[in-house]
Amino acid sequence: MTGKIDDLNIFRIRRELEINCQPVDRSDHQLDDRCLKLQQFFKEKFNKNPDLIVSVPGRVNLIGEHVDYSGYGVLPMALEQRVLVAICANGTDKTTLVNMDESYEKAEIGSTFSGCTTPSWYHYFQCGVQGALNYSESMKYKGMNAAVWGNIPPCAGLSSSSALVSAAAVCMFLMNEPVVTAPSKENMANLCAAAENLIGTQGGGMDQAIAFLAQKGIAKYIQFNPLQCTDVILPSNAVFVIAHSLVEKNKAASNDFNIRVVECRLAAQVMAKKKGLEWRNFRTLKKLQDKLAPSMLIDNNIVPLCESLLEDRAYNKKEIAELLEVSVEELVDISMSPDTKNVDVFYLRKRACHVFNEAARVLRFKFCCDEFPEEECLEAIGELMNKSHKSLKELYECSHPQLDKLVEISNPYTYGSRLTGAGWGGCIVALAKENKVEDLITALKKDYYSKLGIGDEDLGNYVFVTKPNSGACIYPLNIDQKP
Ligand code: ADP
Ligand code: NG1
Repeated sequence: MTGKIDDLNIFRIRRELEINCQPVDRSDHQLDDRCLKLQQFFKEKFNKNPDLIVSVPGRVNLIGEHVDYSGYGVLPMALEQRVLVAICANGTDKTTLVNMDESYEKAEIGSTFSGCTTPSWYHYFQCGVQGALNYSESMKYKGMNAAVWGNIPPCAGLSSSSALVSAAAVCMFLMNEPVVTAPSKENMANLCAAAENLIGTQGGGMDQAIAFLAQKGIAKYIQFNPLQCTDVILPSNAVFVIAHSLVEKNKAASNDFNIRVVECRLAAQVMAKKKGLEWRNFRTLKKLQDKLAPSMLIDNNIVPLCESLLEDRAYNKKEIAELLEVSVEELVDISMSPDTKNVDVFYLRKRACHVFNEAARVLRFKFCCDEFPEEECLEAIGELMNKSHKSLKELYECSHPQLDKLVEISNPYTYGSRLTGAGWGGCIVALAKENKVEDLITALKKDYYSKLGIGDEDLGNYVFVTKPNSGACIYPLNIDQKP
């Protein structure tokens, strides 16, 4: 395909991607305004109008933290905050990327991407493009002009990176219309999850799944392998407040995240070996637990088993290799990621215990939403959120003193609160008591943000109420505005 994408093709994509491809929602004036500004910016930079805008939301995970890459289900919802990408084919073999935020420099990207050592913003775009190209041999690289705008706080556990990766993948599919039949939402999510691994972090797919499968007003219980998505209707008076610690954590810039992935993998493999199983076949805790007994998670007897098989101390590579009866080199080859091969301290028991308990909390959270009267549900899911935070802090060791402080300040005004996303900084999500939302925000302002010099005018960027929002969509632009 060369030249611009016409409306017919956009509607094909609507059917085949099954993306919620609607014209800009004229009732959402803020979004409308943002799209117009992005169009103007595009025109200034490229001297013509874009053909369309791809829009992908960030997300907040309500419960189920650090369990997706161990194969377990999660329970997120999409945010109002989004990444928007305005595009137009440029007929060349290069993509020119500009960003409305000047701190992200202009970039020219070529046709292949196999990873990077220091991640820059445009590498995330390249991941998405590459993910789309990997989908089928019929996919061809098509250069485009692209302008990006986003308001998902970056490096804050709200999935800004996956929104950018996913938007880029959608752009490349649109460029290949009508030659390639675009995949289903589930396949889009899976290919974007694999694509984002190219940046170096071995995430489990939650962010890309909710980016495509989210629906306004509904949280989602998402299971993996195969990807399945079930509606979760939250209590009608549930108010979720997100508060940013102002500590940013870029996941791809350190190996903290991948160390946890490897610790969980090694825990599964050592437990498998001790149970006489072919340990190489067990790369996730869920696969091991399914093999030992699917009901173990529900009956909660996988945790005592884990405690009996793994010791509560640090393991090193040499002893893990001896336990698994392989050389250290083979162990590195089979179980480690490139950025963890020199790590030599692995906590297996407490990481695995967190995962098993957290996975059970997700099931319980969903059960409470499905079965309990509203007030009872709020109390119960709030308590699960508190337990989740404690476990992330003490067993998974991915909290941060500033996140703990936010949780502590929130406590009197909430049913529960917890860090959300990968942690080590970023945000908390608090389930506020309906009549205490104002008090919660006032307390956060007084005891947290004012101490960091954040005034009233900026507060809304760091602490806000959120409701389940819609997933990825495409906004065809007004034909009248084309040059
Ligand atoms: P998150 O938890 O938000 O997904 P990550 O550490 O995984 O955080 O990724 C954050 C990175 O994503 C940023 O450092 C930046 O490179 C990229 N990013 C996020 N939002 C934008 C944006 N609006 N424009 C350009 N790049 C962005
Ligand atoms: P954030 O914090 O949004 O980057 C990461 C992973 C998720 C999940 C959570 C922890 C990526 C892209 N995302 O999310 O898959 O593992 O941490 O629950 O790696």
